[in-house]
Amino acid sequence: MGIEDNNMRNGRGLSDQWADSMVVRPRTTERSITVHKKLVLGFAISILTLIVVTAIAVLLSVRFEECTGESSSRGGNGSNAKFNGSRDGNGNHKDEEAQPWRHLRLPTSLRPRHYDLRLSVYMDNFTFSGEVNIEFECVNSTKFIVLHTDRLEVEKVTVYSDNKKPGVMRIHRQFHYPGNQVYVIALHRELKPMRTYKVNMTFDAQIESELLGFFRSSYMLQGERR
Ligand SMILES: *[C@@H]1O[C@H](CO)[C@@H](O)[C@H](O)[C@H]1NC(C)=O
Ligand SMILES: *[C@@H]1O[C@H](CO)[C@@H](O)[C@H](O)[C@H]1NC(C)=O
Ligand SMILES: *[C@@H]1O[C@H](CO)[C@@H](O)[C@H](O)[C@H]1NC(C)=O
Ligand SMILES: *[C@@H]1O[C@H](CO)[C@@H](O)[C@H](O)[C@H]1NC(C)=O
Ligand SMILES: CC(=O)N[C@H]1CO[C@H](CO)[C@@H](O)[C@@H]1O
Repeated sequence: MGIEDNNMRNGRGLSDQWADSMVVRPRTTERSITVHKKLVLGFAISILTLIVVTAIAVLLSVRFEECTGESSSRGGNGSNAKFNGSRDGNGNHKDEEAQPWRHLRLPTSLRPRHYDLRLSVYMDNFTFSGEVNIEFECVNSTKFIVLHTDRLEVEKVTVYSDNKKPGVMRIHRQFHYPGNQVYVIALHRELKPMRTYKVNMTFDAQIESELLGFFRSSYMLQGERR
């Protein structure tokens, strides 16, 4: 008996089949009870976890709805802002029409058709100068020509009308709006739809050493920096 007991305690006797079928029965029921307890505990924990996760998900979705609701009533959706006179939305919309450079995207009132660009690069002092001629068509009447520029020193700007009365158009004022990296040319008179115009511009700038616009980079070849 002593030997058998030892065998049972060690789990496996000399002949496993015999031990399993004859003697180890009561132990397996004990084990199954402890396993049951573990299962129940596991169940409880997983159900608790499920409840917590669901609660968090519900909370998050409510927050999210609040956010989207707020943003659309604030004029995040352009069409809503246009028709529903919410204070902010209306103000922004008017600003964008009166001051198109405040809009992140270029206005669609002018459509470029052709660019001629000439660049002169000076590697001795890392500067360049350029001249650009842009031919464009007017889609909606506007007084403003808005161009993307960044860290360019604009030298001279001329706007030409290509129409029945060709000639130079008077410029009211011109300025950089660095917030949106644009240069604005405000004309005295409106550009008219269905007509074509040209803008000629000369500029100077540094050849930047960072990865920005027209920039410079170098490499080593046989110990020489190029
Ligand atoms: C703005 O609202 C209109 C109609 O209410 C909808 O068709 C459009 O997809 C919305 N646009 C955005 C950007 O939410
Ligand atoms: C750089 O060099 C060019 C030609 O050598 C010169 O025309 C230009 O004025 C110089 N720029 C500056 C900022 O010194
Ligand atoms: C405008 O600039 C281009 C170079 O980009 C030049 O060839 C052209 O003569 C200029 N146009 C006028 C009308 O000055
Ligand atoms: C701009 O022009 C287009 C086509 O000519 C027209 O459909 C649109 O209504 C105009 N937009 C404004 C704001 O005038
Ligand atoms: C949110 C909001 O102001 N909605 C209004 C939008 O405009 C229509 C008609 O002008 C009103 O009926 C809505 O109440």
